[in-house]
Amino acid sequence: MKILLYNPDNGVTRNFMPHLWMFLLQAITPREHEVLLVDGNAKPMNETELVNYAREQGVGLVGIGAMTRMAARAYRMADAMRAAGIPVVMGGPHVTEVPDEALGKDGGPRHADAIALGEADETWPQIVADAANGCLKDIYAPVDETGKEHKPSLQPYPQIPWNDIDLDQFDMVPKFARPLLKRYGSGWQAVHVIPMESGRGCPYGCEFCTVTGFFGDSIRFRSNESVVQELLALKKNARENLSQVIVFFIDDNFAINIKRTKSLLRDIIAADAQVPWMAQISANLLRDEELVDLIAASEGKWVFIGMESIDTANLKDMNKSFNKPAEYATVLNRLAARNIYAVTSFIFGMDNDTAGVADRTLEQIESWPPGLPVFGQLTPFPATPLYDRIVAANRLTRPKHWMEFAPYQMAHEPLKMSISQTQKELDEAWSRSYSPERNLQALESLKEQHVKFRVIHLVMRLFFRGIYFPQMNTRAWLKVIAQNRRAIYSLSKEAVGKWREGRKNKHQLPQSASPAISEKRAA
Ligand code: B12
Ligand code: SF4
Repeated sequence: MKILLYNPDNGVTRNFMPHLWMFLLQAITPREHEVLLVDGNAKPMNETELVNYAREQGVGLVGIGAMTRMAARAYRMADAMRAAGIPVVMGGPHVTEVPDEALGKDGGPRHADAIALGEADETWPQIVADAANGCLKDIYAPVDETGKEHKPSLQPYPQIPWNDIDLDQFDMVPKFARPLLKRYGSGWQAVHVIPMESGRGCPYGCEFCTVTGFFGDSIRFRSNESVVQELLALKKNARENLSQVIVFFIDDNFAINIKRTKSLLRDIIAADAQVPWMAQISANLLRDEELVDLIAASEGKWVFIGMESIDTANLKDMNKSFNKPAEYATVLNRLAARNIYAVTSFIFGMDNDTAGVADRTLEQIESWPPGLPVFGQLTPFPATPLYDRIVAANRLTRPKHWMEFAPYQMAHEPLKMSISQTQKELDEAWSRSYSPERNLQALESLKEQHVKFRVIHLVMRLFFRGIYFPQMNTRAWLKVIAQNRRAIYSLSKEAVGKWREGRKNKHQLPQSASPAISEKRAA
C-alpha cells in the first residue's frame, strides 16, 4: 500500500523546519508499504492538487496531522480525500484534544475515517495493517490490555534516515544565493534545521499549555547513545555535502531533568558529535552554571525561553510562578557571556495585562543582551485548564476559534483591555523589535562577535520578522532587504574583507611554514 502523510500549511509563514511526526511515522511503517510525505509549508497544494497527486501515486491511505490552528485546513484536505474515495486517518494534538469533531460525533460533518489519539508510535503499525485489510476502526488509543494509557518509552528509538531524505525544500539558503555559495562559500551550500527529540513530557502544567495533558507528566528520554549516533550521522552528512546542519531539540523542556541533560551533553562532547543546536529550556533551569557551560561546550547556540510575561500576577494566573521576571536579565547575561542567545517568548492579553504592555515589555527586552523576541496572544487551546476556565466564565468570543483561524486574534476578552488593544500591543511589539533601527542596535551591541555570527544573527532577525509580517514572496523580501540595507551593506563589506584576507594569508603562507603549522594545529 502507498501511504501519504500530509501536514497542512499554517497559512502564515513557511516553516523553517520539517515536522518530526511525519519522519517518525515513516520510520516505523512496516517495510512492505511505501510512504510519501507532503508538507504543505514547503510544497503548498490546494485540495484538487493534493487529490490529483494522491490519485497519480495510487495512494491507499492518507494520514493527516495538525496543530489546532491548522485544523480547519486539515479537515478540508481530509474531506477532499474522502470524497475521492481515499480513506483518511488523522492524528496529532488537535484531534486528540477534540476527538468528536474529526469523527463527526459533535453534530458536525465527519472528516476522518479513523483517528489516532495521543502518541501514535505504538498504534501506527496496527492502523496501517487495518487500513491495508480494509477494516479501519474509528479510534486508535495507546492503551495496554487493561485499558490503561501506555506511553512509548522512547527506548529503543527508531532510526530516522535523514541522510536519505530529500530536504531540499527545507534549505534555508535562498535559491538565488545557492550558485554563489557553491562557488565561493564552500561549506554553506545548504543550511538545514533538523528536528530531533531527546525526550518527551513536561510536568509543569502551565495553564495555557497542551503539553502536560498530551504527553503526560511522565518524562521519558531516549538513550544518550541513540541521540549521539543521530548527531554523528547528521554531522558526517553535512560535512560530506559541504552544508550546514543545525539541530532543534524539540523537547518541551530540554533540561527538565538537569542531571540527564548534563550527562547527554557530556556524551555529545566526548563523542565529538557537536553541531550547532537550539532547544527550549525554562528560565528557572538556567540558574545552573555548569549546565550553561555544557550547553556552550556542546555548541548550543540558541535557547528558546517561554518568559510569557514580565508581570508576576500574570505568571501566577498561568501557574507559571517558577518564572521570575527579576532574574530574566541575569539568566540572559549568563547565556550571552558564553555566546548563547535567547529566543524570548511573550504572551499578551493575559488577565492582568493593561494598555502599554508592549512598551513595558520592550523596555525590559531592550535592556537585555540582544535576542530574538517573539510575541503572541493568549489562546485557550481545547483541553487545557485555561480553556476550561474561560468557558466556565463564559468569556469565549469565538468558541471554535480554530474553525475560523485568524492569526494573532484573541478568542476571548481579556479582563483589563480589549481584544483590539491586544492586537495593537502585538503590532507595536513586533514592529519595534524588528525595525531596521533595532536591528542595527542589536548588531552594534554584538560588535565584539565574529562577523560570521553577526551575519547569522541578522539573517535570523529578518526571518523572525516574517513570523508576524508575512514575507511569502520575493517582493516582500526585497522590501525587507532594502529597509535593512545599511546593516546588510556593512556586514557584507566586513565579511568579504575577512574572506579576502583569509585567502591572501593562505596563498602567502611560506611552503616551509605549512607542516609546522599543521602539526601545531593537530596538536
Ligand atoms: C517543534 C514545535 C514547533 C515548531 C514548528 C513545528 C515543526 N516544524 O516541527 C515551531 C517552533 C515553529 C512551533 C511553532 C508553534 N507552535 Co509548536 N510545537 C513544537 C513542539 C515543541 C514539538 C512538535 C514535535 O515535533 N513533537 C514531537 C512529535 C513526535 O510529536 P507530535 O507532533 O505530537 O506527533 C506524535 C503524535 O501527535 C502523533 N501524530 C502527530 N501527527 C499525526 C498524524 C497521524 C496521521 C497520526 C496517525 C499520528 C500523528 O504521532 C506522533 C508520534 O507519537 C510541540 C510540543 C510537543 N512536544 O509536541 C509544540 C506544539 C505543537 N506547538 C504548539 C503551538 C501552540 C505553536 C504555536 C501556535 C505557538 C505560537 N503561539 O506561536 C506556533 C505555531 C506554528 C505555526 N506557525 O504553525 C502547541 C500546539 C497545541 C495545539 N493543540 O495546537 C504544542 C503542542 C505546544 C504547546 N505549548 O501546547 N512549534
Ligand atoms: S514549561 Fe513549557 S512545556 Fe512545560 S507546561 Fe509550561 S509551557 Fe508547557
